[in-house]
Amino acid sequence: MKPTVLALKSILPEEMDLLRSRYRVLPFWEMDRDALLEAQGGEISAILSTYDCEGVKGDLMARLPNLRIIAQFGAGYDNIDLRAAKERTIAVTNTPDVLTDDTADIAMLLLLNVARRGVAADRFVREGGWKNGAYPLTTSLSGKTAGIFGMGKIGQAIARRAEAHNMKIIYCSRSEKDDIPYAYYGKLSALAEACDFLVLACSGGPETRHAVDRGILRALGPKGYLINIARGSVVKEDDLLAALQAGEIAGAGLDVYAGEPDVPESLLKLEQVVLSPHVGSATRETRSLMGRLVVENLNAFFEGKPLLTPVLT
Ligand code: 8YV
Repeated sequence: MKPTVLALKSILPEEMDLLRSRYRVLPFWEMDRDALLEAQGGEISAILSTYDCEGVKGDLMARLPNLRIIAQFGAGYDNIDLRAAKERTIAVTNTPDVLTDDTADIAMLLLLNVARRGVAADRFVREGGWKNGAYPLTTSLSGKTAGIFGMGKIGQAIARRAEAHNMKIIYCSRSEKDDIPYAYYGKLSALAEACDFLVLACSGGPETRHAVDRGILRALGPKGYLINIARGSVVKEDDLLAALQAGEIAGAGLDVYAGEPDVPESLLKLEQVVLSPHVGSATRETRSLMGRLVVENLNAFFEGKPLLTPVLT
């Protein structure tokens, strides 16, 4: 009999078909949730979860007595209650690596856009502003310092790209890494003070929640830019707004927000801000690889083989 997977969200059609070829898939978003959990909760042995749907909390796990694995479609897994999963010996997997390059590209897109004002320049040409004079001068990336907060695979991929733009790289993370050539800062405040572009590439969750507050933004200073491709929860959004409005930092490039998909109205009004809708991994190629990895992790689990990308075993 095929194991039953509760899918909290759909993945791409081809990978969804792949999943269906091996598993009985219950599409949670199409169903009466309470009725489903009541009638079939005991049959579900796996969850397919993503960041942009409801979290996988202890109360959901409690209604699935035979749940054995949660396969997250995404590198981050701060939407999953890991402690509750551990207590119930539920395995957790994610999809790192395959999305590293695309996510680092979005960081560079935002960096270049806040510095060179690419989005505004496009608008300037379209709206005929050029006919009335030249576009205002912008800020060079070359020779500037990128301070990367979170030096995992994505942070390192951003560093390589920023280096190619002739930037100096410094970083702050849980611990100093001995296999990278960049200067390490133990404190985020010191990193913010020493860099021109503070790039957030850390994990979400309680450890980094609101790590960037008004004090850190003041340390970044009036010529500094904040780039966030990590999680909205890392930044105190009200403090960011206040700092931007007061000119305490020069601008921000944001891919993630505190209450996605809601973005504060006052943020939308700021010219010095470039916004994207949480698209770090959002290419056809990468989303397809992520979907495959989800299925491969489930296959490994149900075949009793080692998980490809385990978070919790
Ligand atoms: C989302 C992400 O998972 O990998 C992550 O941690 O934030 C993204 O790739 C993706 O948008 C689906 O929710």
